[in-house]
Amino acid sequence: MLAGCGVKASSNAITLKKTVNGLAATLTTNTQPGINPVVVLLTDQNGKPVSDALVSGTLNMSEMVMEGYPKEIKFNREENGKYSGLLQVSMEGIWHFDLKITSPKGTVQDIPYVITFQVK
Ligand SMILES: [Cu+2]
Repeated sequence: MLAGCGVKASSNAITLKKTVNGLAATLTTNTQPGINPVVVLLTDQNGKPVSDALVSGTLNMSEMVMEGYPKEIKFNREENGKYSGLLQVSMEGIWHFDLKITSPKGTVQDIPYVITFQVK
């Protein structure tokens, strides 16, 4: 079991919260290799949901070159600041997921995550 900063682990699910420039992004996914649903919740400095952003991401393993990676991850906008996508993780190990959040004004915020995927 791995526990880093801001980590809530229950079975194989992980929640990572990062705040950059007042924008908080809470990412939840499973940590088993395979195709994992990923949900990002965006809130502003007042804790209110940010529902009008465009969210995408890039998934990669930095330690090696692998066919099909880096992979662009598309997110669908749900309600109340929630955005959902799928992380296709082909093997165990340390993965880098860079979240890209674009505001309606066109301001781009990148938030990097490091996630360890492991067969349990
Ligand atoms: Cu690899």
